[in-house]
Formats: sequence, structure tokens, C-alpha cells
Amino acid sequence: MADDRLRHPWGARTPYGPGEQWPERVDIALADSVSEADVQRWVPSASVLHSNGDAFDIAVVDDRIVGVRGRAGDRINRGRLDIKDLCAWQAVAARDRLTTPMIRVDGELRACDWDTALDRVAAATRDRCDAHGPDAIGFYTSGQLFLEEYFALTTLARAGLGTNHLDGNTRLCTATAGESLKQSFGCDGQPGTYTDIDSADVIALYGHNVAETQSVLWSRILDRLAGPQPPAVLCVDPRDTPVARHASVHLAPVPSTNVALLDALLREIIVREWIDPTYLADCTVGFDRLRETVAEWTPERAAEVCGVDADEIRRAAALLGTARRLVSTVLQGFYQAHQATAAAVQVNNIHLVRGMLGRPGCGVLQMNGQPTAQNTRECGANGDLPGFRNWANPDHIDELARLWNVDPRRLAHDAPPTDIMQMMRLAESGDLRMLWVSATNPAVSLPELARIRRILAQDSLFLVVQDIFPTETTELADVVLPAAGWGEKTGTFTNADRTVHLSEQAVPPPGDARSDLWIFLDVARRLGLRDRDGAPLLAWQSPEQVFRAWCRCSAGRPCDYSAITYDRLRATSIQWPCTAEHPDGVERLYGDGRFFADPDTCETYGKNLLTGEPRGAIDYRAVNPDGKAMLEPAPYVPPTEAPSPEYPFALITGRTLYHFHTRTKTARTPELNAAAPDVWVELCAADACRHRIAAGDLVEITTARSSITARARITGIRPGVVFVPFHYGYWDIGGDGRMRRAANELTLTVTDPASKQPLFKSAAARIRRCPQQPS
Ligand SMILES: Nc1nc2c(c(=O)[nH]1)N[C@H]1C(S)=C(S)[C@@H](COP(=O)(O)OP(=O)(O)OC[C@H]3O[C@@H](n4cnc5c(=O)[nH]c(N)nc54)[C@H](O)[C@@H]3O)O[C@H]1N2
Ligand SMILES: Nc1nc2c(c(=O)[nH]1)N[C@H]1C(S)=C(S)[C@@H](COP(=O)(O)OP(=O)(O)OC[C@H]3O[C@@H](n4cnc5c(=O)[nH]c(N)nc54)[C@H](O)[C@@H]3O)O[C@H]1N2
Ligand SMILES: [Mo]
Repeated sequence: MADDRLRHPWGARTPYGPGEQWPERVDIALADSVSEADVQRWVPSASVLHSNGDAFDIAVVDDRIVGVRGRAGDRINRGRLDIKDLCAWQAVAARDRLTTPMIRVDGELRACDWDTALDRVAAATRDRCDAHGPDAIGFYTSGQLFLEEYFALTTLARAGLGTNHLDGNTRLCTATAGESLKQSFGCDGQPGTYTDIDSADVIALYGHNVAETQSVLWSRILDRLAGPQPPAVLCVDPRDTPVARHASVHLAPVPSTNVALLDALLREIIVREWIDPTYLADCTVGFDRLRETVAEWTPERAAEVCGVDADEIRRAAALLGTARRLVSTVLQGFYQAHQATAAAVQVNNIHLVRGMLGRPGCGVLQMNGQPTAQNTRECGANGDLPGFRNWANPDHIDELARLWNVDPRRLAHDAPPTDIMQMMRLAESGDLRMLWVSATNPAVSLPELARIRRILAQDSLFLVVQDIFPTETTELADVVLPAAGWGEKTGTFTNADRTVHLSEQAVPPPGDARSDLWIFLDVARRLGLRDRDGAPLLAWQSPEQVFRAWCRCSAGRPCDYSAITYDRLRATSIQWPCTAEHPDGVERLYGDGRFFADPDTCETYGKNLLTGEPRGAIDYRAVNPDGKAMLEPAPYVPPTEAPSPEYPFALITGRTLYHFHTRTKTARTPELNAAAPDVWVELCAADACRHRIAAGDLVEITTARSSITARARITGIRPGVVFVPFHYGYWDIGGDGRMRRAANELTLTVTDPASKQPLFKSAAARIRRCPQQPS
């Protein structure tokens, strides 16, 4: 099946009409030598190679993973699987897994036992804490561990050590999703749900190449498009993606001009009175300011800034303005830019002015990217407080301190939680003396890599890296901890539409590898972390015990898990909030027009979208005393690094269907690696012609930071824009790897002021055909 799906990534169509249930289609892939009858056990799990949360069972023979089968009954995928899920399970058994801890001795990483490695980690932590205080220690985690692992790590870092430096790679990924939801609704939490696709009449995708990045969700959209009364699709993306090719209207704006475009769309919707005055009056604050801010953004003005046709903007606005059931999704084309939160919030505003929330077919999906990014945010492993509690609300801090049974002063901090780019700055200056990295590969995924490599290799920084494979980052570590991966450990995770799945251990981990949870708990024990009564702070013995503690911690908060148990998850996936009152979970938030925005409940008092300056409690109460949704306007600001005569191209970066991130699994999967073995650069035919570049030529791409080389692909991308996938690090896993091929050699160290998400889609570049072309 996998071979066939490499040629037809979205599989066969199962058309359906509005309001009908998406038909089932069960996808299965087994090793060549195995038939379904040979499978000894099917172990329930879900995908960890995107945020869709596709449910499937792992096929096991003799303690080996031999394949996967989609779960027909699950609400998310109804049996379907993405091509990466059909193939990449093979990588788990790759020969070069990390199987033993390592420590650096005389400059070399040497194998050792767990006691030696963990004693060294504990001693380094203690020494630096004692000498310099807890803020000498930083933690940088992932959107790919399990909920239980994040909650344990947050407990260790916040309640145990009391450091303010805890962030996830979700900073690079969904920080803006969280921030935009907080700005509009007072709190993180996805309003919409995937079943909204089933009844929508307009689906708008903003900077989201869903066809390649959540291919099963795209199959759902394709099946609607193939059925009766298909929805209209609006695509906003400078590239000619598969989504763009199915769109009724495709706007391909100049990169980083999203706010100008959205202001014009909002203006048109308001001027033509496609708004819902009753909803606005009952459920929102801020409409007058929004109307004033967008007033100057006529379609003609936006057309000039965004480089799209004014009539196309009008057509897009008419689609949005006259939709009866509107679904919008937002992702990295909006989030990885200088006005990320500002742009994402304007999409929320479209739904608020039209009153399109909380009903079937009416939903916003501020998407997540990574499989467990939602849990990183909920559990506070991204710097937020667990349970979407408010840092600026002393009652919330006290409540959390009671739950953990620690002194609230250990949790309180004057400064906002440190984001990873700020941690890098602190490490650069020598103030951050230890960094513990889990399940992320910053030596490929952070911007301006030459600087990142220098910082991570610095003698003053003690670097601990916990991974399942050797990577560009483990290479720089002082201690390497070999982790058990997906399929080798048990835990829960929550997808982009609040659906919780349980993933159970199917096979033992290789060699001495241990689960991330085991590692965190063991180090906490070695550090002797205790609560107020002298009892061990992390006394948990199993993932299920941690999950129960999390259920208590989340109770009464918007992301309430209190009625979810492992046993219930064994029977079905469940959407939070799930409580005694709503034992089967809640499909859509905010259907009753009430939000988690009450001043005593809200997760944040908001920020200035242009400066990131936080608003105080008093101002928040003045603006939004009744906890309504907030229409937060944003004036357009030109890109930080706009094209110039020296660097005339806008450089954007992103993904391909066949690889996941820094490819640690997908490059070790022969089919996927063969489908996209090396880096390339996309440019349009006119730009290629002007630079005498033919398809397949080696091209040098240069920004103010550095240069890389990549082979040319001529595509329908907007003229003046080049695209480079960021998957390829300088390590050669199964390719003809050259040193300088990582997109992030080129990107810049700047973040969105509100969400602190780096600008991976906003750099100025020049290109030239390499004088030497290998034959
Ligand atoms: N195959 C695959 N799937 C994945 C992943 C993966 O690595 N591989 N990773 C997962 C993760 S963690 C994430 S975060 C998601 C990301 O999923 P997406 O956000 O869909 O992926 P990207 O390719 O990063 O960016 C999406 C689109 O943004 C467009 N874009 C760039 N600049 C602009 C701009 O200024 N304006 C607009 N409107 N659009 C712009 C790009 O052309 C690109 O097509 O994918 C998830 N799924
Ligand atoms: N230029 C550019 N850069 C980008 C982006 C972009 O669009 N353009 N996108 C950004 C985004 S959205 C994201 S999410 C990041 C992703 O960036 P990274 O998080 O750095 O990418 P991954 O390759 O997913 O790294 C995850 C690591 O965890 C390991 N791992 C997998 N499972 C486990 C486990 O169970 N335990 C442990 N301990 N380790 C495990 C993997 O082997 C891998 O090394 O990249 C960001 N960087
Ligand atoms: Mo991401």
C-alpha cells in the first residue's frame, strides 16, 4: 500500500455531502514478509509525525513493530493514514538508534551507564543552582513528548528548581496559535473542531499547506470537494501548493504582508455589512477600534502592498462575508512572520464580526504543527503556567502552589517566562550555564545556525541532550541520554482539535534506552526534590499516575481532563473539556457565546500586538469587565527584512509531504528518503530565466547571514519569492549531503513581539547559478 500511496498521497476518494458523516476508509501497511493473520498484537496509538492526531494500531510480531492500521472508528481520521505514518514506523528499528548514555571525556563522547550519566546531570544542576541560583539552568523541550512527560518536566523545573527558563520548540511552532487564542478569547484552547469541515460551505486556509502537512485532514476536504454541494476554498499562500490548485480563490501575497491583506478583507466585510450586529453587541468588545483601524485598507491599498489584484481581494471578502458556515485554518505562513500574532488574530476577528463560532461548520482552527504541542502548552512546558493559568494573577499561582504543595514564591517571577531565543542570548552571554534539551534538534531547527552552533558548543554551557537518534545537536552535548520513542513507551497526547489519544507501549526500547518520563523522574529523585512537607515532589511511578495528577491540576480550568481515564481512552478518543457535567467531552468551544475571558479566569491580560508589552489587570478589567471575546485590531507594519537591491528575493522556508522536520525518522525510511533525498530551492520560471537557471541546476542562495546551495525546482511560486525546505541539516543521513544546505543557515534572529515566534518565513536573499555544476 505504501508504494501506491507515494504516487497518490491522499488515497482514493470517498465523497460525502454537507452534514453527512465522513465515510470510513481503512489504510494499512505491513512489512513485506507479514500478513494480517501473522500479527500477534495490535497496540493502540496515534500519529506523531504531524498534529492531526490520526488514530491507528501498531502491528507487533515477536516484540517487533511490523506495520500500522488506521482505526476506522476514530473521529479524526476514520481509518486513514498519512504516507509518513504508513512508512516511518520502520525507522524505530534503525541500526543507529542511541542505545546507551554517553558523557564527554577529553573532548569525546564515550558510552557509560545510567548512574554515571544521571549523577553527572544531577551534580551539574546542583552545582550551578547553588552557585548562581536556579536561573542558571534552562530546559528546552518539544512538541513531541507525551503529556505525562511535560507535566513531570514542568514540575521538576518550576516547582522543584524554580527556574524561569523552561520553553518548548513549540515556540518555533505554535506559540502564535496559543497567543492569538489568548488575545481574542482570553485563553488558549481551540474553538473549532475537524468535524466542522463536514458541514462548512467555505473553507479558508491561511499560510497552511494542509495537503502536505496534515494530509488526512486534506483528504477530508478533498472528499467534500468530490461530493454534492462542495465547499468553496480560499487559499492564502505565495506558493502554488496543492491547496492553491483546488482553491476557488487563491491569493498569493508578498510574504509577510498578511496583516495588510486581512485588514482589507475585514474592511470589506464591515463596509458591505456582512457582519452580525447582535453577536457583536452580546459577545464582543472592541468593534469600533477595529472598524477605525481597517478603514484605510481599501482593496486597492492592500493590493499595492500585497501585490495581489484588488478584485481578487473583493472576491475573497465576498466568499468570507457571505459564507453561511465558515471554517478557517491558520498555520506557519502566518505564524513565522514579524506580525504573526497580529495576523492570526485578524482571522479570529473575521469569525467574531460574522458571529461564526461554536456551531457546526463555523470554527477557527489556529492549528498546531507538532503532534503533542497542545500538551506542551497545557502543561506549561512552554513557559505558560499549567492548566492555562495566568502568570499575572497571584490567585492562579497560589492555586498551583497548593496543587504541587510548594511555596508559591518558588513559582513567582518578575520577568515573563523566558523564550528559547532569549535563552540562547543568555547562554551566549554566559548567564545560562546549563541547558537540558529533550526531543528537539536546535542545531538544525533554530534560526541563524552558525550562531546557534557556536552557543551550544560554548565551554561555559553544560549541554544535556535527550534523543532517540544521534543528531547535529547530540554531537555538541556534554551528556547524551538515549530515550525510548513512540511505540516503546506509554502516554497520552492531544491533537489540534482537543482530541486526546492514548499511545501504549508496543515493544521494548532498544539497548539501554529509557522513556523520557523515567529519565525526568530519576533525575528529580537524584536531586532530592521535595514538597513543603518533605515528601518527594515527583513521587510518581508510572505514566498513569502522572496522568491522574494532571487531571487534578487541570480540573476547573478550560482544558479540564478530570473525567478522562486511561481505561476510557482505551475504548475511544475524547475531546477536552471532559468533566462530570460533560463526560463525553465538548466538540466546540464557545457555542454559548461565553468565553474563558473573565478577568478572574483568563490566562492573560493581553499584550500590545505591535510591541509585545503586557497589559495590566486593571486595564484588562476596564476594557473587558464581562469576559467577552476581544476584537484586537492591528495596523500593518512592513517586514523586518524586506528585499533590497543587494538581496532582491523574499526567502520563505517550510515543508514537504515526505519529510518530518530534521528527518531523524523520515530520512531513515528508505521510501521517504528516496522521494526527497536532498534540499532544493523553488523559484518561478521568469526568475529562473533571468538568472539563467534551469531545473536541476545547483543554485547558491545568500542572505546577510550565510549561503547555502540547493538544486533548482521551477514552480508556480510568486515571482520574487524563493522557497527552501528546512528539513536538511548538515548531517548526511542517506543523501549526498553537503555541509551548507540547512535553510536555517540563512534565517534571522528576530521574533514576533507578542508570541516570540522566530521569523522563519521572512528574509531577504539573492540567488545565482553556481559556477561549478556537478555532472
Ligand atoms: N509533511 C510534514 N508535515 C508536517 C510537518 C513536517 O515537517 N512535514 N511538521 C508539522 C509541524 S510541526 C508544523 S508546524 C506544520 C506546519 O504546516 P504548514 O504551516 O502547512 O507548513 P509550512 O510549509 O511551514 O508553511 C505553510 C505555507 O506557508 C506559506 N507561506 C510562507 N510565507 C508566507 C506568508 O508570508 N504568507 C502566507 N499567507 N503564506 C506564507 C508557504 O508557502 C507554505 O506553503 O506541519 C506539521 N506537519
Ligand atoms: N527555517 C525553518 N525552520 C523551522 C521551521 C520552518 O518552517 N522553517 N519550522 C519550525 C517548527 S514549526 C518546528 S516544530 C521545529 C521542529 O524542529 P525540531 O524539533 O528540532 O525537529 P525534529 O526533527 O522534530 O526534532 C525532534 C527530535 O526529537 C527526537 N525524538 C523523537 N521522538 C522522541 C522521543 O520520544 N524522545 C526523545 N527524547 N526524542 C525524540 C528526534 O529524533 C529529533 O531529533 O522547526 C522549526 N524550524
Ligand atoms: Mo511546528
